[in-house]
Amino acid sequence: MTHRPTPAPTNASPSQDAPGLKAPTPRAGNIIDSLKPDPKIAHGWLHTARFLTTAPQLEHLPPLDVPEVAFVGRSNAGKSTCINTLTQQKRLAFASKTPGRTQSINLFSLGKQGVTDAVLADLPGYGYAAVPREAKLRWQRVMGNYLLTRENLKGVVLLIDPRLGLTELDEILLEVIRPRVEEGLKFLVLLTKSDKLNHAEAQKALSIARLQSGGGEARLFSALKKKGVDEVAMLLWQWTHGAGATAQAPQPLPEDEPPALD
Ligand SMILES: Nc1nc2c(ncn2[C@@H]2O[C@H](COP(=O)(O)OP(=O)(O)OP(=O)(O)O)[C@@H](O)[C@H]2O)c(=O)[nH]1
Ligand SMILES: [Mg+2]
Repeated sequence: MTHRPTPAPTNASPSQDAPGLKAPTPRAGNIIDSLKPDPKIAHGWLHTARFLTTAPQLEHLPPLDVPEVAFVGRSNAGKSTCINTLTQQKRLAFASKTPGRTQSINLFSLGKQGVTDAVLADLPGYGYAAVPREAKLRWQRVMGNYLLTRENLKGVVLLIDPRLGLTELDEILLEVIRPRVEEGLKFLVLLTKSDKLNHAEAQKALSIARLQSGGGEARLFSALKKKGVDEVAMLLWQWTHGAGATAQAPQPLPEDEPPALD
């Protein structure tokens, strides 16, 4: 990456040998386990997911009052597949073998009886070499601004292919969101495609990811084996309904038509 989206203030050590110091330090109690819902409640809620809107630019994103959870990570890391798995819907988010499949921010509403009480955001991946430089820079600006300015952003799930580990672009993203994590933004590193690793490799990848994310929350996930699905479903429910979740009453949202791409 040659352009860094609006650099955030950081206490990061310049040392490459101490990656843990470069990542945001989640506040104590960031992941509250005391309010664990029944996984069935979390799954039922996630299954209500429906397409809300797609936004190629930030200004196309509707301002929302309900908590939003963003899925971010390298291209091909498995973001769209993860959303489909969590919501138990085959084609809610576009997943593909071809990297760069998701090209706009896609929002999905959650909530029973058509009343939206949270939103999931599927973001385009970064780091795909075949994308022209201008498009990369444009997208990095959009994503940096989204992560820094989206007011209702409640949590970020950073998806990592454990065979690649945290890349430079992932670390830049961690730095960008660090100030917001310190202010209470929820944050989870999800090691996807864990079915590709044996037990020892998976545990090693998990320890490294925990270190690299400054001791933050990291979990294993596999869409193929349905590993980690219960835990992540409950975590998302907690983030959006647990202590500290937005106190506003849920409100119905219009089911938008996607804006024309420019
Ligand atoms: N084996 C395995 N493959 C997976 C898993 N999750 C995703 N994949 C595959 O990885 C590829 C990329 O998945 P996507 O969900 O499209 O990835 P993405 O992060 O949304 O990619 P972009 O939209 O390009 O940013 C697809 O071929 C998926 O089938 C998993 O848990 N296990
Ligand atoms: Mg995608």
